[in-house]
Amino acid sequence: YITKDSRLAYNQVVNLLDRLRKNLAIKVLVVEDSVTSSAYICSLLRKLQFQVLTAVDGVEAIEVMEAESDIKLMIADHKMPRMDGCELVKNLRLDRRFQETVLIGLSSSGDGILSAKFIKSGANDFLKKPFYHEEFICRIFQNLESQEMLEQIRQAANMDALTNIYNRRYLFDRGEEMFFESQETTVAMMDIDNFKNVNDTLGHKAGDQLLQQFASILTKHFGNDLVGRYGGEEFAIISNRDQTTFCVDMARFMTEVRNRVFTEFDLNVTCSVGVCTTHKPSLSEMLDTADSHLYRAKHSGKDCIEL
Ligand code: GH3
Ligand code: MG
Ligand code: MG
Ligand code: MG
Ligand code: MG
Repeated sequence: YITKDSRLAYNQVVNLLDRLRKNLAIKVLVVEDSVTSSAYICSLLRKLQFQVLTAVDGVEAIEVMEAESDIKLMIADHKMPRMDGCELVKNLRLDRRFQETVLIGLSSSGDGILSAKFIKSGANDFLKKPFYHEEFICRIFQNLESQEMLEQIRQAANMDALTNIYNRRYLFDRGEEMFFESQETTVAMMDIDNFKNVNDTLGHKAGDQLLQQFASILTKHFGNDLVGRYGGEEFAIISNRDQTTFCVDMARFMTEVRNRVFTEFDLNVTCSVGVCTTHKPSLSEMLDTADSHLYRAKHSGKDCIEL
């Protein structure tokens, strides 16, 4: 017989174990000039299973953050030589790579306005020294969990659920950025040939599997480009590479699809591709042009690239 209380206690233990298991993979940076305070915070974090790194001021913290690109959480003191905590937080938030890092300010200062200053600089939260273990743990866990939830939501918003590659929304958002960041943009639109036949002869489920295989080969060949599902059985690639190297990869990709996808069904899977490399005023115009080239590829017998 399990009471409601014992079930709650059980759930808490399970959640805690789950949290500790996740922490094993999480890198935390402690930025603190006081040796004793740093040692104390590090020992608490190690008990919580985190991988702990340290820095003694803001300048060193930035160096560590840049060297170790996957630090998820940073706890920073305010008063430190060379660069203080608020300055450090501000500098990190200017950098695209550290937009999502959990940044927690720390200070023993009696200055009550410091917490607000940390938050205004871009920190997620603030802890005043000395703190209770309980508060330390609660704030760190809660901030990490919010961050993880945000990542899941972002993932769901940007990815295509069937093929697990980027969806149309992300393709446009990130594609626009790439378009404006780079001098050279190559855009390809591709469409699987006679895909309706696959659904009609093998069923919708097999059609879905084909799309998954196709997408995974696509990401393998275009790992350094932006690849997404445009819709249905249509995919788009946005690249900063020149037309020649891009088309060499495209030809290799098409060969692999022809030789590998669904060969067990005695099926010849091919796709048609339209490429646009002429610079246009907007990404959307480049996609339109690539699409009209794709139309031409379909009308000149499919399984080919039109430039
Ligand atoms: P074409 O060579 O001219 O491109 O011919 P096609 O048969 O590939 O093109 P058409 O546009 O006539 O058909 C596309 C089909 O793709 C119709 C639609 O049911 C199917 N489709 C779109 N999305 C999905 C999906 O997520 N899963 C499956 N199984 N089929 C899909
Ligand atoms: Mg200090
Ligand atoms: Mg189509
Ligand atoms: Mg098609
Ligand atoms: Mg069609």
